[in-house]
Amino acid sequence: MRTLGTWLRATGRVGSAALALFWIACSSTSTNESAGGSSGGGGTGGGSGGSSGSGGTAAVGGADSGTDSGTTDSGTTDSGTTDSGTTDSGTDAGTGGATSKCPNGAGPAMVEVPGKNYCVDSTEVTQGQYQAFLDANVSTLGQPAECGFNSTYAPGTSCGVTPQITPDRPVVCVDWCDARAYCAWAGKRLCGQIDGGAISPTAFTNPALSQWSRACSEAGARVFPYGNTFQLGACADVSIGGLQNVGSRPACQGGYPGLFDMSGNVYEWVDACSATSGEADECGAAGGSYKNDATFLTCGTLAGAGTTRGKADVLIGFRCCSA
Ligand SMILES: [Ca+2]
Repeated sequence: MRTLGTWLRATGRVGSAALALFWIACSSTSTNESAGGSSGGGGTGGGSGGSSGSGGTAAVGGADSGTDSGTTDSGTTDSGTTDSGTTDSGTDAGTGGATSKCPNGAGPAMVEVPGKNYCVDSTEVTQGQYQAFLDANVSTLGQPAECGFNSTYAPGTSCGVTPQITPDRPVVCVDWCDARAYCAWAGKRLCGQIDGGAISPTAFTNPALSQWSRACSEAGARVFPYGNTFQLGACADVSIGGLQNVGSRPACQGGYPGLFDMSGNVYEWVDACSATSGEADECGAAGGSYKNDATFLTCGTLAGAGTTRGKADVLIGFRCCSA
């Protein structure tokens, strides 16, 4: 389980036209388990699921998946959804939950990750929370050089991000630089390496090094945030089929109490990029989406499905970690 991830590449359909590249970072544990959810064998099976299996065909969508946004039923359960995530994270202060170690900034309440000195957002950042960032009119001039291309933090207009109507759904169609900027504004950072900086894509699955993976996998003990056996419908997966309010699925909790939707709903940008050159760098997005089955929903799933730094995708949102 401590082995560094092996990057496997396979082609997969993105949207209606382009073939995209999927990166699946497979630890020894997650490789075996994720294969159970696909037709292939071992880690390679996980990869091939991206091109021909039922799980990965629409893993990270492009143009046509944009029409899927905002079409599902989560809008009627807004209040309950938000409450469950907030309440749980607050009551689990023993092993997680908002504690004095966690920044008390904007965005989701944070959960402390045991054994390491950092915290992770309890949920994906919501549309309403992201709107507060936009309302703050943060300048785009303060971005690192690799984000110099990013002239606005507004979500892509094709995704139907409607914070006035669906404030508790995760924000999507934000590129990597938008996510980075939000986390910085909130007094946090995009999840990267424990103790600071970015995480190498090849080390993403290492729970000793990776903030996101450690939190999702209970420090390497779980393949999925809730356990080692895939449970269809526990999280917002292919059986649910649409964007859900964050924290609205109680069974999708873990790897620590108070953490929700580490698997499914939307992929989450992480600070795991192939380079620091600019817009075309490939950056990882973790945890799968509501388009996926087991193959892409493990804690070891990191998709680089053409997920370039400048890509704004209807299936990709984010959460933040603390420094
Ligand atoms: Ca997610």
